[in-house]
Amino acid sequence: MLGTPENFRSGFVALVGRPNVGKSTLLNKLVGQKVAIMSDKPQTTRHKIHSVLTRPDAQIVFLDTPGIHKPRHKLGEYMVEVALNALKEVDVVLFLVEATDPPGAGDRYIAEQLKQIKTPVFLMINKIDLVKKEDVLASIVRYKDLLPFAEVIPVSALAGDNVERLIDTIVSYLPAGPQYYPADMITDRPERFIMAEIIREKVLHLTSEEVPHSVAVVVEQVQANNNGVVVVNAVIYTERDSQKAILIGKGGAMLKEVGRRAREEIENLLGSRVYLELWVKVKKDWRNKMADLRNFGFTR
Ligand code: GDP
Ligand code: MG
Ligand code: K
Repeated sequence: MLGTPENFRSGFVALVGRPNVGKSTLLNKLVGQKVAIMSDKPQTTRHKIHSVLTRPDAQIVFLDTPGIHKPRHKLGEYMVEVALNALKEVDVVLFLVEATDPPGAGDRYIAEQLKQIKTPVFLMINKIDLVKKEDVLASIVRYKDLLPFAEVIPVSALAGDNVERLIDTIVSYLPAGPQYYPADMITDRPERFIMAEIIREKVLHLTSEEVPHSVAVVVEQVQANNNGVVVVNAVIYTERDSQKAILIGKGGAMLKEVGRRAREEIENLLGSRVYLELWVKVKKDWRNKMADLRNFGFTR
């Protein structure tokens, strides 16, 4: 544990809601930066950490819990049960709905499931930027009886309206507790950095002489596809064509092996399946060029 100030609060929050209500958008707004991994795919890991919000007085850990979808088969029923068990253990559940639409079957199904747990549930009426003020009120009326909500908070995840109030309200529900994580350790930037380091490490293991030192790795994009596979695009930069040739190897064998080893490790890091796309590019004398160093993230 890190040194925790007195009166510090901390706890865990999960976001639920049918697809496209704005869960990912809200999460990004809450932590103030783009979070790398967005996936509705039920995960075997029950509490995969998604992102962390730290203030001087509190830390909120947002969890990537499995989605709640109406099951179409036995496995689906099991997944709903797993999701509910995860939601029992958090301090607050944020249930997102859209101000633009009345409750639908998907919302009702989630509400029925949430009735089975004791965790406080906040009704989050999202996308209020798309409707008139009086329609926000009408929307609250339509949704508020779906289940006994602990709080009702209209927001615009996109515009950030009311997000500060939401954070304050969440904090008021958290127990006294320690600061579990450094604020910057488990969000987008460090996760990408770790991935890049994993790839670089494999290059170091598999190559020799001047090649390892000529290499910089940049993870350019991390995106979950519809099958819950996380697609990671990364570029291995090197200084000369001869080094590029070595890194690619005969018939691409070297790059394939780097990719295979790195992918396995990144899968463990993220707790999901990964498709790793690696490219090798030559950037002459990148080590001597400030602008390039900045692009590689060595300086700010
Ligand atoms: P998720 O499937 O629940 O994670 O939903 P997303 O966060 O991916 O959002 C779905 C779509 O709704 C995206 O096009 C978002 O830009 C949009 N969206 C999310 N929140 C808001 C909001 O507050 N206002 C508006 N106008 N659009 C939003
Ligand atoms: Mg999403
Ligand atoms: K999501």
